[in-house]
Amino acid sequence: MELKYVPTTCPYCGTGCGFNLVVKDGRATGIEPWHRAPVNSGKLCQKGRYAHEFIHSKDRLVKPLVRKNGQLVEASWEEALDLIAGKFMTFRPEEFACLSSAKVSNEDNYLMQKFSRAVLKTPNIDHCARLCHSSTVAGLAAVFGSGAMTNSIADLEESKCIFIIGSNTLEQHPLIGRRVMLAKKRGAKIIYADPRRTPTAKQADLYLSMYSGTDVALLNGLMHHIIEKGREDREFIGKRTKNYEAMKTVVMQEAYSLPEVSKITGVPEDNLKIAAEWIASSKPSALIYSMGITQHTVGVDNVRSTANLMLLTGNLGVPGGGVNPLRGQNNVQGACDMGCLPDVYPGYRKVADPETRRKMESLWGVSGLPEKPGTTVTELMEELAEGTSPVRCLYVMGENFMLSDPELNRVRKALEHLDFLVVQDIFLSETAKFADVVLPATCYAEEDGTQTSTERRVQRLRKALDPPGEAKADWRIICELAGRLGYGPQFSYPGEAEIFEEITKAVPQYGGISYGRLENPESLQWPCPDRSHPGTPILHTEKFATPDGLGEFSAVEWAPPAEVPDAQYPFILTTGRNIWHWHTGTMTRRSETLDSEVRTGWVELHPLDAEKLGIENREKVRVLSRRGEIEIPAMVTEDIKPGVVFIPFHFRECAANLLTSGALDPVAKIPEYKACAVRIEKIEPVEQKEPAEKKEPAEQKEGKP
Ligand SMILES: Nc1nc2c(c(=O)[nH]1)N[C@H]1C(S)=C(S)[C@@H](COP(=O)(O)OP(=O)(O)OC[C@H]3O[C@@H](n4cnc5c(=O)[nH]c(N)nc54)[C@H](O)[C@@H]3O)O[C@H]1N2
Ligand SMILES: Nc1nc2c(c(=O)[nH]1)N[C@H]1C(S)=C(S)[C@@H](COP(=O)(O)OP(=O)(O)OC[C@H]3O[C@@H](n4cnc5c(=O)[nH]c(N)nc54)[C@H](O)[C@@H]3O)O[C@H]1N2
Ligand code: SF4
Ligand SMILES: [Mo]
Repeated sequence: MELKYVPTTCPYCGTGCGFNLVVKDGRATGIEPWHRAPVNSGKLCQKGRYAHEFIHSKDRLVKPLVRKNGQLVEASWEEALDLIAGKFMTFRPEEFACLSSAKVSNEDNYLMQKFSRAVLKTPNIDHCARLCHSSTVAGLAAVFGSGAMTNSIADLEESKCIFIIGSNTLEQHPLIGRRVMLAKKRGAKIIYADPRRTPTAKQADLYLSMYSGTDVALLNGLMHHIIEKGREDREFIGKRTKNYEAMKTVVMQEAYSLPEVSKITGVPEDNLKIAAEWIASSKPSALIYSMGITQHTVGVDNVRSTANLMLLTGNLGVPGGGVNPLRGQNNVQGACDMGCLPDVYPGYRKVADPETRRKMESLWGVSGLPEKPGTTVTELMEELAEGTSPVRCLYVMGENFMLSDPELNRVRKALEHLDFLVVQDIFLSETAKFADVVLPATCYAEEDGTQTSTERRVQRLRKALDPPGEAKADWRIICELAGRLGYGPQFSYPGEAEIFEEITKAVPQYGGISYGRLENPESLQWPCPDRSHPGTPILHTEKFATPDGLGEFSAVEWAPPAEVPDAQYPFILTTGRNIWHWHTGTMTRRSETLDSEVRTGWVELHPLDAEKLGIENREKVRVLSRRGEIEIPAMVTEDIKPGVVFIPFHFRECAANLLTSGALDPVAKIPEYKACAVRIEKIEPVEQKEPAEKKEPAEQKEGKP
């Protein structure tokens, strides 16, 4: 039988590894290395290795579903799309909100925001970047004029010192972790700051075991020591930055002396001293961060603080240096670039700017684009739950917020205030179960397109398979809806390449990229403004993207999380991920190999805490917060700081987000997934159980709320 090898890009994380999908008789049978792939040179992590396994799952969505008498039943495309179009015509612009998806291509995302703005005339478009790196987009844009990763993945190998804070790189970006290990082999020192002794911590030369939510204190402490010892890079500060004195005044306060910082963070003073000295004396040093930094009510402050440290030590615009936020989803960088954010058009141009609006109206051949920024998804959920949002109709493409948003009991309440919910997915997700209409989409292997990795690398997705049943490409569904709503001409594209053509006109950073140019050398890193431009591996080499070209220090004070432990809820809960699973598990829990490694969730706690509570390893316990409770097996481990507990959020049967808090960063509106207060209780055998009041079970039920 003939085997086909189709080179494409991994659908999981933002590292952007390339691989060959092996196709036999119209079915994906395996993944083979693609040695020329620039990021991973043929190597893959477990998820990439088995990224073919979920594609042919028996429960892929293959026909539209429409709710009739409370039940979702199969319907024809005609019926489903006519129903949606008819309903959409009954709402006003402010009554709509749309969620785009960091799992789908640039072409799909570009059309989703165009549909929201040009057809529904609503500014309410957002996606999971809000839950992820919105603090980065806001924080780094203020400091450097751009929110993207400053350097490249391969470039990390040039580093002499890599400071990783709040990123479990080896598990969550394994092929970036590999570069870190290669740098280490070449003599780089690796410093790691995290409340958990993760697999990444175990590879570090220095581990800073910190309390969740103390990052600004830690970073200010390091800077305090560097300045005190006169180790700052005065030349760089003088030539390329501003606002240094204001930052210095804050970090030189007694509160950020090492003994004080040691008390706040729980990190021994000597370790703080070594870290500061390594960072200051190794040129170049690189900083890597991810969710441990961004997912806080002080997320933007945390991000600015990481930038302060790298500006102070003159590590920007140079190979092997930089501030490197690792973007999470395969195409979250692209979804942001495409303008799937409520305040910016494609290319980060402000919605509120009349000139930009005119340009978009002329490019799209429409009038009356919204004039004000829309609402963020986190505020939307809050306002819906409180009954204060005007939104009545929600169109969701490729997001599963019924498991990934914070405070799930509140999200459920929010859905009660909607009149019409459309969910477009590849599986009947927890969110799709609540929909009025479910639309079956194709997955990464069934359509052409591009996606953009964390290092701003634009790469091809290639069609290898026919869609299952009647599933359709996300962009085709959007075009068909637009056609029914009177926007046929504006949404008529022969194929993905023509959508990309339009993208290059809307997004200046992509101006010089084309499908043709993505064949050889296969990828380009933006900014790539014209057809002869080679792309940009390192940002800010000569000047920053700010109006005056200078990098701006920020004066940042440490503040504790919104909710801190007390007598009733004595533990700090932090949440995150595991190498085998992907977010809400829709793909990895349908992958036999991955699922057989890790079947369900757990709560990590330190042996000292377990002993106090009389809890054994693997014993099922109850974890409670002010917002909900779950039952979950305990994992007693020395690898977590006493007083801190950790739960991965992949598992619906013990959903971490029933516990998490919806408290938001005031600027980025990102939730504080990384710190809230919880209590852990032993589950007594039934006969001895006290008649305590019992709340709703953790498991979510199917059907309308
Ligand atoms: N296998 C797998 N890989 C993934 C994903 C996945 O679901 N599964 N998701 C992808 C996505 S979208 C993203 S955004 C990335 C996320 O990638 P990461 O940010 O690396 O992953 P997390 O597990 O969310 O959190 C990282 C670390 O932050 C630590 N942490 C918790 N609280 C704090 C704190 O207050 N300060 C500091 N300094 N550290 C803290 C946690 O202990 C954890 O080890 O991963 C991507 N890669
Ligand atoms: N407690 C806690 N919660 C968190 C986090 C945390 O650290 N802790 N992290 C947050 C972060 S960083 C993120 S990024 C979010 C992620 O939150 P989500 O984006 O909601 O999570 P996913 O499970 O990735 O959901 C993607 C959905 O897209 C579907 N899908 C996949 N491919 C396609 C396709 O080609 N087309 C369509 N239409 N659908 C497709 C999948 O089946 C799935 O339902 O979670 C956030 N939630
Ligand atoms: S590191 Fe990320 S992109 Fe690479 S194979 Fe693993 S999941 Fe896929
Ligand atoms: Mo993310």
